[in-house]
Amino acid sequence: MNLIEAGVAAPDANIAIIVTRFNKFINVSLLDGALDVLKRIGQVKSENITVIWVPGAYELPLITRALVKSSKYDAIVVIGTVIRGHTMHFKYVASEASSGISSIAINSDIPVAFSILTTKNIEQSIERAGTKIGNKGAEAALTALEMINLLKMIKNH
Ligand code: INI
Repeated sequence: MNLIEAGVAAPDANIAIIVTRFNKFINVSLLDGALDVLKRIGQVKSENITVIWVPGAYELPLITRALVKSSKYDAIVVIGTVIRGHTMHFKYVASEASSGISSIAINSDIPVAFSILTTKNIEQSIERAGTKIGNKGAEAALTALEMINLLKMIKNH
């Protein structure tokens, strides 16, 4: 039996994190969780982590695609928060962001880890940004690390 199962240390990896300014007060906690995992668990060097701020979740697919095309990174972590409002606007933003990013992700040779919260209210977002229900930014960073190593193992198998 051949078993392919990757670890999460990637000391030579170059990683980009895209993060939105919309709902920044939540996103800084997601970013903090992602950076903590990359540095402390992944052993990724600080100089090999690039953080890119964008206006809102709607802008994430375009920048994700630009970073994939640049061929400079081994993985991309995408961070944002869409909170339900009183109009339908949030729904379009959330669905365009997630479908745009997933279509880039499947056509990409590098992992694109998804940490866009889509919640009913601010409380649910706070719960997922380092409190009751963990930190979705940290989880996405961990996934990115594992996926980098998994792709490498598959290539060398
Ligand atoms: N952007 C977000 O990141 N989260 C939201 O909850 C949100 N809502 O609900 O409006 C949001 N809107 C802005 C959008 O992402 C674009 O930046 C804007 O439409 C300009 O293209």
